[in-house]
Amino acid sequence: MENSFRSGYVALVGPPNAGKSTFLNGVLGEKVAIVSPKPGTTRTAITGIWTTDSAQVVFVDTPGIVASRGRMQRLLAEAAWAALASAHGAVVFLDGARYAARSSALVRDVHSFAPRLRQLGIPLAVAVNKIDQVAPKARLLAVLAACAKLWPGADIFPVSARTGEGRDRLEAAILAMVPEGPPLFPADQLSSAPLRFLAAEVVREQLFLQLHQELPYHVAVEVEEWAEEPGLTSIGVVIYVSKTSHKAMIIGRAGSRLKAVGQAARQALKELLGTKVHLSTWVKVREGWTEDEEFLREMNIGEVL
Ligand SMILES: Nc1nc2c(ncn2[C@@H]2O[C@H](COP(=O)(O)OP(=O)(O)OP(=O)(O)O)[C@@H](O)[C@H]2O)c(=O)[nH]1
Ligand SMILES: [Mg+2]
Repeated sequence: MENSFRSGYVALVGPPNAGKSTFLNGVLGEKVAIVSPKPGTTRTAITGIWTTDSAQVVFVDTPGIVASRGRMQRLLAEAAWAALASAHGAVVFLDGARYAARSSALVRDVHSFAPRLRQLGIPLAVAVNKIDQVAPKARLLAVLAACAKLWPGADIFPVSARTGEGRDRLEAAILAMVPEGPPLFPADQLSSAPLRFLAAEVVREQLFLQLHQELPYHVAVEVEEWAEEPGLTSIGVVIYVSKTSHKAMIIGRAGSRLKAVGQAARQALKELLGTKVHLSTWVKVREGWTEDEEFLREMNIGEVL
């Protein structure tokens, strides 16, 4: 009997900083989702489309879920639940290195979503990530056992999104989650998120990488201008900050910080767009934007793209 094509949606969910976005980029072999060492990097659920000869999996990379009453945190969790509501299956991503060192952190990190996730009734896999940072490997056994208790019946996969170790087995489990059906997107499409949004994310990634302490959590980025001519894309972005005092910190001495952010972002944008890039940046103060739900929505924070 001939094998027929499979297709569907698989959500990547879990606490912040677990490696969800890193895993997605690794499977696709292309950078779609931004990554940083700071928790709370992903703020918008975005798709990453993985097409093979026999299947198409539309991954939805979601913001990490934390138990918090903050407006932004609530919206981030909503995006994850919205992605799960239309998913055929889900992979729970966990930082295995963190829990191998501190077993009590696992239940604390997942208690706000583990029960609801169990009740969804969709196929679940659990990825215990960052095993490249666990030695000896026997330290993982307790983490794996704790996961089996939290999500009975789910298959558990020790992986390293960074090195690719264990990825094959998890990929096979993911392919089995989606039903038979035709491709949902053209085979060469990488995401359903608009290119303008992905470009804004590239700039935000540099802000997450280059700014310190709480500052990254007070920036939002929007593309305001976009012009294409053969071989060149001209992009104007606004970096919103929530307090006047942040503005000088982002610009830096004689503009040095903003210049470094712009240079690194321009390089990454060249890769994303395959053209030369002219990038202009403005920093604007939008007092208290992190609590302004309408503005958060305008920035696609908590949305699924
Ligand atoms: N050592 C190691 N580091 C990893 C691995 N996977 C991800 N990381 C690092 O962990 C950090 C967080 O990775 P992300 O992919 O941004 O994590 P995330 O789950 O998408 O985080 P949020 O978007 O905040 O929810 C980054 O510094 C990654 O480089 C891994 O397998 N091993
Ligand atoms: Mg992420």
